[in-house]
Amino acid sequence: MRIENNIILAMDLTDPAEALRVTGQVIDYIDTVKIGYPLVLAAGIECIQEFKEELQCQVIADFKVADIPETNEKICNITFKHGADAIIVHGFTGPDSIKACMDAANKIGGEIFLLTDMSHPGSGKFIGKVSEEIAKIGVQLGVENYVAPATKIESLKSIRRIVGDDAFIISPGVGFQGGEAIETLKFADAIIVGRTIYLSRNPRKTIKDLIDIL
Ligand code: FNU
Repeated sequence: MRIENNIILAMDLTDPAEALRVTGQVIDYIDTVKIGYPLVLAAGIECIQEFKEELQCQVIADFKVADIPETNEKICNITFKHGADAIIVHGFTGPDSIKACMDAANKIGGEIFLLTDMSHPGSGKFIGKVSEEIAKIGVQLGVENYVAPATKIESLKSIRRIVGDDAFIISPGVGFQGGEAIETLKFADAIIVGRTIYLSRNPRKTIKDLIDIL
């Protein structure tokens, strides 16, 4: 996936009109928006298509798909049918569940991002302990895109080492969660930034300043 300026906006505002308005303020600088449960549960899954049509952007659906293969397939099919370009999928469920998502994506021409480790402090308790194994399963299955945390550079680094330089890694946790953009982009292909942009007084200036720094 090609991502303009290596920045993905995480749009987690839950007022649909406000979410579109704020994204519209920064869309000159980016072409990829991550939409997850906060907005989709508030606005309906149709908001994916609305964002794509109104803002001409790519949409990554952050649904952290984590079910049995048959259910994962259904979730992916519906998500892609509603216009998502990619979907984020948990890896801890194991290879069959991941594979079901890959097959659904391949059928429709979408992409999956495999979530290897998470950015919040509590992630060290469970998923952080198996993140390398999740990345290895991804490699075995031929997954090309990964999610790894900006708040845990050592984890991000080891996941990059496992998945290789040709894999595409996107990284959440920059800004509000403490991750640092420049350091993260040494190992990731794009950063995911939410509150730092959409809660700022001037989202357009904030994203422009961030791009200038990068
Ligand atoms: P911001 N996100 C995350 N950590 O933060 N998908 C993860 O490990 C992960 C995510 C999402 O903190 C989070 O749900 F797998 O406001 C939110 O949408 O910059 C975004 O990344 C971070 O938002």
